[in-house]
Amino acid sequence: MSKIKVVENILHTNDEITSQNKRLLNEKGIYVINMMSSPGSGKTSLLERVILKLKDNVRIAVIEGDLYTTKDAERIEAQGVPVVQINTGGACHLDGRMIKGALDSLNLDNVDLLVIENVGNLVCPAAFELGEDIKITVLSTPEGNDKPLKYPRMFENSGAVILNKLDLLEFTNFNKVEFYQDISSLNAHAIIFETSCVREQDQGVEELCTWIRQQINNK
Ligand SMILES: Nc1nc2c(ncn2[C@@H]2O[C@H](COP(=O)(O)OP(=O)(O)O)[C@@H](O)[C@H]2O)c(=O)[nH]1
Ligand SMILES: [Mg+2]
Repeated sequence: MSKIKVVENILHTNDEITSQNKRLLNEKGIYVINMMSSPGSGKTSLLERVILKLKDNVRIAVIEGDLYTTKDAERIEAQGVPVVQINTGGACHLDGRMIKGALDSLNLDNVDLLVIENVGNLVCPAAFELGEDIKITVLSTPEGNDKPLKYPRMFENSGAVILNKLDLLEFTNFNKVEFYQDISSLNAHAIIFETSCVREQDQGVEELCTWIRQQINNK
């Protein structure tokens, strides 16, 4: 018999801790969004605007996932909501153990909506459940409309897809017809939002917030 030790299946371990996290979050009645995308598509920008529109009526907390730095957490803190930064130190996704550590440092009795901004990439985060109610994937127009078919898992598993940087559409060769066809072929149930987060006026964020409010109320 082989003497080689096999370490515990990483996904199996994650599932156990994630189940505990999910139980806790459900007990507290918290609606949880796992926000994913490649780096720079606008996750934090969208989150800043969503917080601005919702924070008077919804108690929001945020978990920020990045390899290094607290840059995103600082942006969220400036919006006046509780935020925890997880630095993965090089790992390409968040997992249940990291989320448990972050939950331990939040006061969950004062939270209606928890948004987890995952590490930016279109591959690894799709494979790890974090105890969320919904996964939302953001794609921005400069990234190209070919990405859903090239990185299908993230789009297949998402309850909502946000097409961001609509203001840049005219400067790109992004084909919206193909984008809608591809999302619907991968995931007929995904709701699609079109947004823009340019400084002065945002676009589509109000619709996104109305839908998030409904999701929270339906939990
Ligand atoms: N033109 C344009 N730029 C955007 C938009 N949303 C975000 N950005 C910019 O894109 C860059 C990356 O945004 P960020 O929110 O940090 O993306 P993240 O890495 O997904 O969190 C920043 O320079 C933002 O100002 C948008 O809708 N339109
Ligand atoms: Mg970010």
